[in-house]
Amino acid sequence: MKSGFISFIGRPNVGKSTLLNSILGTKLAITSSKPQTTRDSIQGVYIDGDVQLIFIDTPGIHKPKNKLGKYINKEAYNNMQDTNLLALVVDVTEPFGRGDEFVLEKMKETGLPAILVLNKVDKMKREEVLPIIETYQSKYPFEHIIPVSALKQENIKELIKVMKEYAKEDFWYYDENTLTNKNMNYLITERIREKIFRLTEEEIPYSTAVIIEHMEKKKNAYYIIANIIVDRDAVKKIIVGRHGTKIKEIGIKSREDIEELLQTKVYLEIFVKTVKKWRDQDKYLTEFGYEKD
Ligand SMILES: Nc1nc2c(ncn2[C@@H]2O[C@H](COP(=O)(O)OP(=O)(O)O)[C@@H](O)[C@H]2O)c(=O)[nH]1
Ligand SMILES: [Mg+2]
Repeated sequence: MKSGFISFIGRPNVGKSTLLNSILGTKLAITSSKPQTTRDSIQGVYIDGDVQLIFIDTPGIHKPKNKLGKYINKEAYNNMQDTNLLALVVDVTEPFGRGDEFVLEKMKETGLPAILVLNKVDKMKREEVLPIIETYQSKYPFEHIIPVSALKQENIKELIKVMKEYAKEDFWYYDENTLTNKNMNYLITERIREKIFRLTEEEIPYSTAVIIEHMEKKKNAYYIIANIIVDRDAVKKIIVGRHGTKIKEIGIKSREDIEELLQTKVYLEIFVKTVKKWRDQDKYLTEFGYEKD
């Protein structure tokens, strides 16, 4: 038996979470067009024959502005240490910049083998990808460079084949029915958080957290009460929207998504609560699921 831990690292918004979902063939990690949608590292388990690969989707490495930001970066770094392979994911449509330089430096410090995943090639012509490969080759000794489209599921099989080579003789860390290290409660709050990221503008989603207040199974349905935590009343007003239209939209989209996740009927009620400056207070970070260690 073999297993391998593979960390997806890279700047925010390059498609790490989309790639994880694409490999697993199911929606595990939430995604949005906004950076820093992902806050915790989440593990996804993939089994092929006698090989178990554990993919770690990390939050993007960025410059933190508050305690939550620091937590997010720490989640990204901590998980770089315990892996067999680093898979740096980049967006081919974004020019190589200081942010990339910074990530490469962090990678060097680990001394781990690394491959480069050039994502979003669906947005580019084949010949335009070649010079990008050369640029990255000159910056870092990547063992493989693989162009993919996580969104269009292009070249994903090839990528998996390469990553499998890094699995080592070892026991399996998860039983064969386990998909992730996260529990259902977490996955549900993430689905709601995703809707906030997708349906609200600019800085709004960053000041929010989601917690489950109550969850109960009655007959063939789940009854869920969730709270969206915001850090200012002004944000609360925006999330609720005029005549409650925004929160209604978030609620409907979240419920549909959670029904798909739980494969059953769901009744979802969402409340919005203000907790001032929660992103800078350890007490609340812990309470809302962002543990210190
Ligand atoms: N065109 C295109 N868009 C992609 C691809 N992969 C991800 N995206 C989009 O890029 C955005 C960020 O993706 P996400 O997975 O959340 O990025 P992360 O922050 O690195 O986890 C989302 O809007 C995705 O739909 C891809 O292969 N092609
Ligand atoms: Mg992500």
